[in-house]
Amino acid sequence: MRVSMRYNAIPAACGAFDYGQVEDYTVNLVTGTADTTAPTAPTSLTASGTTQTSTNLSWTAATDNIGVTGYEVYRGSTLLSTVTTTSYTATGLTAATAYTFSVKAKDAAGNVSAASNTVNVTTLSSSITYCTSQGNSTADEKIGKVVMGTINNTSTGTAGYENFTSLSTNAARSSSNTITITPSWTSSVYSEGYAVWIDYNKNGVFTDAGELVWSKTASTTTPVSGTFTIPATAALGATRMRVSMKYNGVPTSCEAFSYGQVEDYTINITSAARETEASNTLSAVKLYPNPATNVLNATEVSENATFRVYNLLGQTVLNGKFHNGSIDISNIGSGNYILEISDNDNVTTKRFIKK
Ligand SMILES: [Ca+2]
Ligand SMILES: [Ca+2]
Ligand SMILES: [Ca+2]
Repeated sequence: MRVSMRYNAIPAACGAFDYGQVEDYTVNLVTGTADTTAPTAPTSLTASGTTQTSTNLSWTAATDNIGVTGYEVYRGSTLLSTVTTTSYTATGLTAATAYTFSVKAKDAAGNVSAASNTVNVTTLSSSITYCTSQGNSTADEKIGKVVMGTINNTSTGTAGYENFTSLSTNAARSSSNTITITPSWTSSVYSEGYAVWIDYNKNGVFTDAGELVWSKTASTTTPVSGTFTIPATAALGATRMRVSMKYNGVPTSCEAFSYGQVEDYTINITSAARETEASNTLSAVKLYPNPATNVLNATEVSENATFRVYNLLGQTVLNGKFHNGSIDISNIGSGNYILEISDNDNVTTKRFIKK
């Protein structure tokens, strides 16, 4: 490389001039090597601090031959954000709704890793206030353990009411479920009665028909267990289950009684298993045209199908029923949207662009 400075004129590459100076340097030209190696997948993705509308995601960093430059955070197949840290707070979620999150790592060359593990999150149900219920004394007996589905909770607390609504299990509509309760006696064995309620219609009370799912008159049996079937009409999503144990009688759902204990849990009602297969079909739904201007069509939706369109902030901008598999999107602004399709209790989401 030659650098030349000449008084009062632009110098030529070769030749001499009266005033100025020329310097020569060496530049090494090498073959460019493009980075084609993707980062490793992020691992140990977990969710914590879930509220009605948000959840905190964190994961273990990925590695790369050059360097990881960021992480793509997905809700289902929707890219929520690209971040440079190993945590992200997903917001704009709907209460009492199940979501799946995953994360991918990327490098400066745009290589994207495989997806991390997925984490399933059910947001808390909207702020329904349930009646209080408790045993006024747990000195002689309390609920020692409750097992149902993935709930397996041993408790030693001495409060007359214990709130375990952060613990949940899935239970499918029309499925048979067994709950097992183990009483814990301090010394003498007393006769205990039991009752279990699930707020199937999510209206905040346990007194609707069928919501007392199991009860047992007082006995000294241990453990006790009962089997019940989730109604096909139960509202989908997270709801409250109350487990009550009362000395010498069957408790009612809002009762404060002398001896015993009350524990609340969360049950996530899901579609019946048979319908879950159908939901795989629904997830095969395709949208066309995409991008769309006025009308968006979906393949394979029934005449019962309903939809909700929300923006990337999670705000609903349109909802209604499909007409011959089509929806009118002429009145929403240009941009990226999520279409949530509900068809015979199966739900899927698809992304589309409004031109
Ligand atoms: Ca790389
Ligand atoms: Ca307990
Ligand atoms: Ca109810």
